[in-house]
Amino acid sequence: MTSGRVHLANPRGFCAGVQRAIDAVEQALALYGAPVYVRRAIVHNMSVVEALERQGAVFVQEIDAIPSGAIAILSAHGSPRSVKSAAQQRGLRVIDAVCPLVSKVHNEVESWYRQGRHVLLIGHQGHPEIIGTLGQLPAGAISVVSHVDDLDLLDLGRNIAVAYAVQTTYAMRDAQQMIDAIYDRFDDVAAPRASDICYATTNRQTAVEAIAGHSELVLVAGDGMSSNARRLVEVARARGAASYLVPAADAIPWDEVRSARSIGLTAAASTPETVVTAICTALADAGFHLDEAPGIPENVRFRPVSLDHLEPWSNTETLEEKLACLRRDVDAVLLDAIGRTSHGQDRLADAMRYAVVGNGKRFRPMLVGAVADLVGGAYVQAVRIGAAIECVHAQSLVHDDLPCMDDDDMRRGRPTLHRQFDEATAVLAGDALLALAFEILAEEATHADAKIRVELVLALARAIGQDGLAGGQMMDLYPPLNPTGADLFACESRKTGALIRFAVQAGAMLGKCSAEEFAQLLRFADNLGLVFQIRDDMLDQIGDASVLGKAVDKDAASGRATATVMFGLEGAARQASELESSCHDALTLFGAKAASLRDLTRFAVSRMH
Ligand code: GRG
Repeated sequence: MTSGRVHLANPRGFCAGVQRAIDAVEQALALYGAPVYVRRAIVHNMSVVEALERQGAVFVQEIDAIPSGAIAILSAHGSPRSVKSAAQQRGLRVIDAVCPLVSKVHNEVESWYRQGRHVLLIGHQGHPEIIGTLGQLPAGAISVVSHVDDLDLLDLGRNIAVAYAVQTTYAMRDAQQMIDAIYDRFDDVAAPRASDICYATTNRQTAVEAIAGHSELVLVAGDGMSSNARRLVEVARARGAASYLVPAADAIPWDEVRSARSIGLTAAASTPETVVTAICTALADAGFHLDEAPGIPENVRFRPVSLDHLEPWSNTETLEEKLACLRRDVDAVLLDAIGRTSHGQDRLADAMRYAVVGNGKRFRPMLVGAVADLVGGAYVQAVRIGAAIECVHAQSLVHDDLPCMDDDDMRRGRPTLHRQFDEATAVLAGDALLALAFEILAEEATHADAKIRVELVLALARAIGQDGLAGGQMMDLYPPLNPTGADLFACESRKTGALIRFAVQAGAMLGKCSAEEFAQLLRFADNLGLVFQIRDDMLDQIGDASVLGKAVDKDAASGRATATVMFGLEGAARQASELESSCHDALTLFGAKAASLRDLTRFAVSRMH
């Protein structure tokens, strides 16, 4: 046992750019599910890479190893433009996790190039950050210089206009030497407005220098591939301490450590604190006493990497454009889901496709999408939930059309399913569609968080059961003797409203919203559900069968208690208009962001099909 001391450097470990890049991978995994592909190490630390691999990230060397259409994340060090265009050509969905401070250097070199200056890039030849910065400009526009001698080898006259940039993780002292030599070598030198060496490199080098002054030995928790980790070792050595890079606790150089009475410990900007903690525990077990040096406070935070451009709706403006996009994607999910479960039962699969693929207004999936969009949820997840809802919706229409219920011959402009196939097939296709809805919801692609998937399954089960579609349909088929307005609303809010409520609820579950916002969204949904059904009742009187794609003028003759039968056409229209106002009231809280939901409300009230 030793009685030595360990001085922990402060600040150490993750910088804001590293944290942001790791968050981007985790966020992509949460939103889009595994696998997401990462070109090269996202940051230079194997424990970070391995932890992300366990979550489903796949690390590749080059873009051509990524399947087309997949998500490709580019590393925090920055990537050459050629990499981004290769990714685009391959149809990849690119997330660039480049550190904003590296982007700043990219912008600088580009601006100097436009001013006609030759750029001298002070950095380590072959480091990914240097390759990325070189790749911002045409070949020959930048010369990488690592040693003062490199300046003599340049085929540039002293009167050439130059500018310099520095690798963000370069050693401060070495950079200053290079900058001085550049001013000696050239007459016209442009400098960055603020140092290119990032705040984290500066702070960590300053902190390690301070502890190295009173440590015999400095351990730097970090990976061999990390430039900023290696610089910390150099800085400590330059201050007279022995120094070692320690990738993990099991790599502590015990022979040197045991004989030292005073040890410094720091961590590179890409090293997770868990590695530092493990090293500290091992040193404490060996009898070292730990103390933490006071340090420079760091409160740099970068805005998270935006994933908005991956959302297909980000390129659309009108409701029609959004609908066209969603219609295509919902169909793709449905075709895929039905195809993989057919097992030779082609008749059943054909009937399911007949019921659900390629037709219908897709009003409910649009609602999921619009609410998800409002609360920052992912489009792909909304599409899958929308597809699941369409399975339930199609089932309810197929069963509703059966002779034992509404007995209809036409639906969506063509023969109802039991007319096209037969009644048994209609019952079974409905059953299979219902099962498929839950299968789609429960699959990991719908949401990475199993708890949310269970909540979705539960909410849908409740929306369609005794107190939902099935219960509402029973009220419709077996109304009380003298039904009141309340009886009508109880029926319609279940038969039609429950699925619309689920669509809104599910969309809200995909993103973030306050309890008040959630309550207002549900209020909106409840009013919208009633409006949608009242308009359906009105269309039975005022609609055109060829536009509606189904028979009209059925309700009065069947003696059903619909809004028009009970309140007359004008009364029903008045009810619809009041409910429309309530929808808009509920959306007030969201301001302009709820434009799509307002458009959908207008559509529900004025639709002719
Ligand atoms: C789901 C367990 C379970 C049971 C279903 C048969 C039944 C029980 C319920 C029938 C519910 C029903 C048919 C309600 C009417 C809802 C309605 C207004 C349908 C028309 O919806 P649109 O206009 O149709 O969105 P498209 O064709 O555009 O999709």
